[in-house]
Amino acid sequence: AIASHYPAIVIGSGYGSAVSALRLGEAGIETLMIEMGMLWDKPASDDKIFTKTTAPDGRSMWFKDRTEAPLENFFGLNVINRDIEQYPGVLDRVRYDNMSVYVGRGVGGGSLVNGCMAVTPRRDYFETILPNVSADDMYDTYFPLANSMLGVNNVTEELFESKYYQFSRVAQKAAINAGFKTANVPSSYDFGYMQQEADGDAPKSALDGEVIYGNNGGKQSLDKNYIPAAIGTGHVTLRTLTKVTKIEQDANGVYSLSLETIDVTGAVVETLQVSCNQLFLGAGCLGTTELLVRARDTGTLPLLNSEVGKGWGNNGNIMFACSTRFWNGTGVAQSTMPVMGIDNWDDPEHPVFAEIAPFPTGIETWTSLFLAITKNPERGYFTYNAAADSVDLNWDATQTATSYNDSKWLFDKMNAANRTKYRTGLFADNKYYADDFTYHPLGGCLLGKATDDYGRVKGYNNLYVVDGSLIPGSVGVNPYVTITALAERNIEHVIAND
Ligand code: FAE
Repeated sequence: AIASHYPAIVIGSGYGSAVSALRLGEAGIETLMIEMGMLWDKPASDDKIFTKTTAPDGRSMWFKDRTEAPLENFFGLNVINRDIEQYPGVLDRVRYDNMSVYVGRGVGGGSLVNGCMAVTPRRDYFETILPNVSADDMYDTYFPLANSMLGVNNVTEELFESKYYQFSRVAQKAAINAGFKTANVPSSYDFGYMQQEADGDAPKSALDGEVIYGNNGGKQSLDKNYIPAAIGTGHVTLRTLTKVTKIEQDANGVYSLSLETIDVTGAVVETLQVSCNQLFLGAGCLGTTELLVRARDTGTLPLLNSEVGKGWGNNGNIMFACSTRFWNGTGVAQSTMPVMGIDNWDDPEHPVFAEIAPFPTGIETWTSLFLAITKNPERGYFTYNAAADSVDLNWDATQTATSYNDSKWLFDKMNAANRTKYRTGLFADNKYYADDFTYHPLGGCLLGKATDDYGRVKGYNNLYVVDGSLIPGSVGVNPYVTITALAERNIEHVIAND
């Protein structure tokens, strides 16, 4: 049971929330952390907590009848997705018109399902997207802190030269043949553990197709670092399978939250109210923005400004697939953790950072898969739909054109230099690319617009945004190190000053 009032409540348990809960707990502030998903700490009857990509079940996805993996087809055959039972599984695909957003559900949020790419953004680009944040503070203090807390490490030469990274070496060679440079990508997957997997000394996880539905091995997700540390302070209480549905404020400035707790079938088993003095929104860019847009437009927090709901971007995400020559197989056994990207970001005409992504199917596919991050200036916005009581993302299909054109330019050059072709048969509509989903939703409550320069929501006191909603739609690299570092900076300031 939880108390009816807390000095602080943190909504969600992803990067922004986990950081905030730890620092609040360390400051001795009694904090309740509320997460709509499960705590993933108990193995099921197969002795595994999570499923691998090729053998999904209810644990894999958030209340779906069938999995909705990003690659829909396997050489034209619809064999990737499987019927599953409805369960509070770990990966969700939230569908809006023209854009699907993948998010993690459960204690640890996106850290449970992501690819562990832990990239500190380029300083010059960071300075252009968040000009009011001291880059000196970020690069001297908060990025190093985030990297150390998240256990960021680099692939060893031994692993990189092994069969598990043949897919990376093949794409690296193809990029170099086309005159591009590559960059190593740090990771929060523990490469010491991966070496044990390779040596047969530990159960295989990243080397056995585990990633988007969770990892049972060396993944250093938030439930392994920040969150147990937060609970370990003795001041943080965790409530799972509980969704915040409504936020109000009383005349004394106390926030009151409506909560719904479900069981594993999805049935609501309890509804309750809980209140707090300070409220921290870390429900991810969809969750936080939805709560605030609904609060403003239904009148429960009417003083929220018109910036709430604006500035959403997909970090320029677009996926491409290329074939390789038959002597350049990408490997039967592939690590699920990417460690390299093609780095053309400095090119002012075609700025692209394309991660070399694995395609771990267990057979040779002669396929190079890329998740490109591009500098796409297009932004979407969220609106409240009163008829459906939903919050919708407004994003037009034409808004991905820059991402497509810049990536196509890069992969055309790679194909020409290596006499390879695009690979169809993996994505919907027989396309060789997918621009209708993102792993990197960012924005909705931008720092300095919907909030002040530390995440304090404008129009209210003691109300804070702490997650990826603060970041203006693009960060040029994979976002979670930036979300973590910014949350560290903001919570330090808030605890010291508020
Ligand atoms: P997030 O981690 O999304 O956490 C929000 C939490 O709030 C979730 O656990 C929700 O269940 C919960 N929640 C939402 N609404 C409510 C509510 N009303 N009540 C209670 N709880 C709620 O937020 N990023 C990288 O940097 N590197 C990668 O390699 C990478 N790979 C990715 C791969 C996949 C498949 C996906 C989906 C994402 C990937 N990302 C990657 C993105 C990264 O995980 C994401 O930017 C962060 O997780 C966002 O952190 P937030 O704290 O904003």
